[in-house]
Amino acid sequence: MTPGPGTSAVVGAAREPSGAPGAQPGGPDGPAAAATAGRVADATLLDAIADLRRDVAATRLPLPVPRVAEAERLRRRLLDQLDDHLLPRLRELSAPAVVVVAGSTGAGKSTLVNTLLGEEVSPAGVLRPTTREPVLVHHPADTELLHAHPLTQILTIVEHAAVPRGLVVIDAPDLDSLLESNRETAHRLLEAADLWIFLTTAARYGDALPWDVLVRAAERGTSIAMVLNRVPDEALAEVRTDLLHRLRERGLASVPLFLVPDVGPHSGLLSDDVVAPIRRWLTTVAGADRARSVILRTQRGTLRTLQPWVSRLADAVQAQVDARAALERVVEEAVAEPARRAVESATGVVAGGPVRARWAALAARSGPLARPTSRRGRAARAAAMAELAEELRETVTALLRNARRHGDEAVADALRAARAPGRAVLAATGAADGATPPPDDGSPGPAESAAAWLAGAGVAVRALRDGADRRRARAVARLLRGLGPEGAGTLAALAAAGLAPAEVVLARALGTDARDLVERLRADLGERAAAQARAAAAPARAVLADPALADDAAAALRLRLAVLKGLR
Ligand SMILES: Nc1nc2c(ncn2[C@@H]2O[C@H](COP(=O)(O)OP(=O)(O)OP(=O)(O)O)[C@@H](O)[C@H]2O)c(=O)[nH]1
Ligand SMILES: [Mg+2]
Repeated sequence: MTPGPGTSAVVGAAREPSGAPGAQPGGPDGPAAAATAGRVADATLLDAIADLRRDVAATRLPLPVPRVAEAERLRRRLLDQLDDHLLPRLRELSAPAVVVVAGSTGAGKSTLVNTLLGEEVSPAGVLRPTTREPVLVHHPADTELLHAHPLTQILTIVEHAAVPRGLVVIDAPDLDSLLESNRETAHRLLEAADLWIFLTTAARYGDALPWDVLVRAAERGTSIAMVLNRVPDEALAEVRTDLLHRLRERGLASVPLFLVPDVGPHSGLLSDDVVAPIRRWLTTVAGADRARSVILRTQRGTLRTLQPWVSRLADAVQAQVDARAALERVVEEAVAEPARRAVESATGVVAGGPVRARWAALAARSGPLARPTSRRGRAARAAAMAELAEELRETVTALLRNARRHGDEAVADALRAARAPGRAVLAATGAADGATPPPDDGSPGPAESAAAWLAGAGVAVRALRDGADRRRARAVARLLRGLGPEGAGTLAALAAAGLAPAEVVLARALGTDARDLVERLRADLGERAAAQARAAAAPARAVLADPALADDAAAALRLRLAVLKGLR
């Protein structure tokens, strides 16, 4: 704490109008205002570094790209530097200056604090001692800075906008109290003070204890002001001379002295002009704590050395983002070929041997399917179609499962070929051991998709009636009656699956509608097979959707870097 500008004895007789010789500088545009602005800037610096620390701590480099270990070491060193060195230092520097109003009981300490603030924040009273728990008043904007202050444990804390920023004013209990707890607290507060306002009265200023305490504080370099309260008018000149003499004697000549004249019997706040010189002194001295700004300049040197670190860390994050984008392309490209092949096989002959053999048996001259639309034997035909449907469902499920497996294999091969980052993604999907990860993107699996396709065939046949002319609608109705609604769908599905005799039966029953129906069902199955192959990309895609790899992942650090560069 450096002494304020009042380095020569200043007698701020309270009756003097502000700005009179002997009054303190530091009006609204004076050095006090400038220094208060400096304090605000310090708080901004602390905020900026705290933000940087948060973003560096949150930075993750999940992909093992080249030189990632080096970047991770850099990140840890940066974090250590911020945690162990810079942040504690800045917090210390940004901590508010502590102004303690001290003195004997009944001297008017609480009354002075209340008058300085223009509001009763600490009750004053006639009982001695009145103040037993000290009251700390601070500007609302400084709440954050006070957060970790050790004094806050033993005080009542009050926010008040009339306190200059960067200052806390403490109304202390009496120094020479009858109550031991009061004395202890008062002395403890004085230890923590950057600034004292020592309050005494015309009747008590000769007491020994306060003078001892004052001398010790001055030796420690604490800034002090003395307020002599309730001075009777007639004694003013004499008491002032005597006090200045005592101050000089004790090497306290630089301590500003304020005299507050007695206003007679009194309660509540004093008039504002009585304390105006004290308020100005306070603001000036508090704000003029400019030694801090010298240290802060040194800190800013450290800030400059941080910039290349933050920049390199942001580059490392960007390298992660780029690697993620490349891997996404690798995965998408990997499933393209299996998807194409899946379409090819799903739109070719799907219905293999078992389906073919069962059809042959059922459609033989004496079999239930020999005359599909005949009135007789409907129940037997529906049962036969159900058997065929079951057989086809299994065949199609196997086809779709194959498509997915080919996709999985292609993705795994491609990721393995993409060196360490690719292998890490593969491991994270849980597929590295060759097992097929379950579809986890909510899309249907092979069995579900096969069942849906078959059900869709039934729906498609029934839909043929809608909007058809009477002749065609009758043909559809005949087929639905003959095979049952499901059976008719199965017939269409069998035809679409490449079972030629089924296609012949369908064409005979539905005429030209049959070909169109078969083509649509075939295309749908092709799309379902392709979807299975493409779904193989989903697990890797999910791993790569890590927010640490998002397009704008490096933006936060780059923003912090810009703020660092902007700090002067
Ligand atoms: N006449 C006069 N009375 C005052 C003045 N300042 C304070 N008083 C009165 O003196 C009494 C004590 O004032 P406080 O402000 O409670 O004194 P304090 O120093 O806080 O006392 P403790 O809390 O006991 O240490 C109260 O009744 C005040 O109204 C003053 O300048 N002139
Ligand atoms: Mg009090």
